[in-house]
Parts: sequence; structure tokens; C-alpha cells
Amino acid sequence: MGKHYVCSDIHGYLNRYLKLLDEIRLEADDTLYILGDVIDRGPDSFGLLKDIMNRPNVELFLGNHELMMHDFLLHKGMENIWFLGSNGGKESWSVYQRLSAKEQKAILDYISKSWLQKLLEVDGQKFWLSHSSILDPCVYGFRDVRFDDPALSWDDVFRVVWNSPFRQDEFENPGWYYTDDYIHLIGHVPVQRMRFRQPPCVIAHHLITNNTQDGGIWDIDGGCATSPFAPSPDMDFGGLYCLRLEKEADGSYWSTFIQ
Ligand SMILES: [Mn+2]
Repeated sequence: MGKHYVCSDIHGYLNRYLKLLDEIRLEADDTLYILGDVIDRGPDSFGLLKDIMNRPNVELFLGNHELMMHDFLLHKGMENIWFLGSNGGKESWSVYQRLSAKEQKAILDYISKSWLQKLLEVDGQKFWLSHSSILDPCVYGFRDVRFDDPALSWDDVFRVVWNSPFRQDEFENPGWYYTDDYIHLIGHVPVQRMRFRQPPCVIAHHLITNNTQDGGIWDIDGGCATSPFAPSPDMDFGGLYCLRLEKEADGSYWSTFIQ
């Protein structure tokens, strides 16, 4: 049986992603899940995306940055927010325009087939993977959903990739997460930001908390594109977390942090 790895919010840091692949030595029957936001802000969004697209055992989830690009290119939803503030769309768009038409189409096709949410069971533990929030199980059921699923409304897609239990704006009440028996693996809000606003609900090699007090919501966004706006002795800079879903012999989970 292959192993399952999860990381999130790489934001164009191709070098860190390649270092991660080196470290985990991903085998053909292993799977690496990336919980969205591979583009924008970092040095090589499309180099990273193209590598992901070429690996059958690396699976991408939709993040709000992929949604912003998708909507901008197809003139859907809130198509202009990609260029706003620090979202990074302007820089990515200028690179995207220099790609061939064939590459551009392949990217859009790939994004449209990315996961919105996926449910796994590994070593007897249930995991619910998404960029940030989840689809209401009363409406969508407990199932894997891709971005091109015809049942999806744009508003529901928006909510899954933008709303967060760890943000004051675009807040998602975490109440409903607490009622299920899943560990919710999400990204979207860098742990560096969350740490000073919320109780720690973070899985990371030096910030590990147990999952009894956190409602089973584990944020693994290591803040790749985050400058050190809250420097501390144990975490000065952002980086890339990766978590392995197979339990270690002592019941803990292996993780790494790449800077
Ligand atoms: Mn995000």
C-alpha cells in the first residue's frame, strides 16, 4: 500500500516543492495531495503547476487563487479580485500570457478537474481534505467532489475555498466540523497568522497539538509566501509543511517543514 502525503499553499515555490519530493521520495503507489493555492506570490507559479500536472500521483485541490485565475480567464464570478491587493494575479497573468495556447488550455482543463473536497480513510482514521471549508453534507452528501461537478453552485465553491474557521473576515463557524468524526485537513490561513489569534490547531513538527481540543481541524499552511510578520524564536519564516497520513508506531504523524 502506498503512503498518503498532504501539503498546501505552495504559492509558486517550486524549489521547496522539489525539495519536498526529494525528502519524501514519492513512490509510484504513493500519493501527494496539494490542498490548493499553488499559484501567485511566489517565484514560479506555472513551473510548479506544470510539474504537478505531469505527475499522476500528485493530486491538486482548488484553492481560492486557482479559482480567482479561473474566473478571471473565463469571465465568471468575481473575476476581478485576482488583481486586487496582494493576491498576485497581475504578475501571474503576465506570465500566463506568454505561455502557448496549448499550455494555457491544458492548465485551465486541469484546474477545472481539481478536487474541491476528498474524503479518505487511512489506518482507521477518517480525513476530509479541502482548501479551507467544506461542502454542506446535507446538500452534497459525504463524497469526493471535483470543481467541474455539475451539482456545484458558484457560491458554494467560493465558500469552500475562501471561508475559514481561522479568519475573522470570511469567517466559517467551525461548529459543524466538531460534530463529525473526521480530521479536517485544510490550508488557506498561514499558521503564523493563526497562532496569535486562535488557540493552536496546527499540525507541524514543532507546533504539534493533539486533536482532542481542536475540533479535528488541522491547518497545514506553513505560509510559503508569508513574510515573517510575527517573528518568534521557533518560527521566523514561512515554509512548506507536509504531513503523512499513515500513523507512526507511537500513534503520532510524521511531518516535515521545508524552507
Ligand atoms: Mn487560500
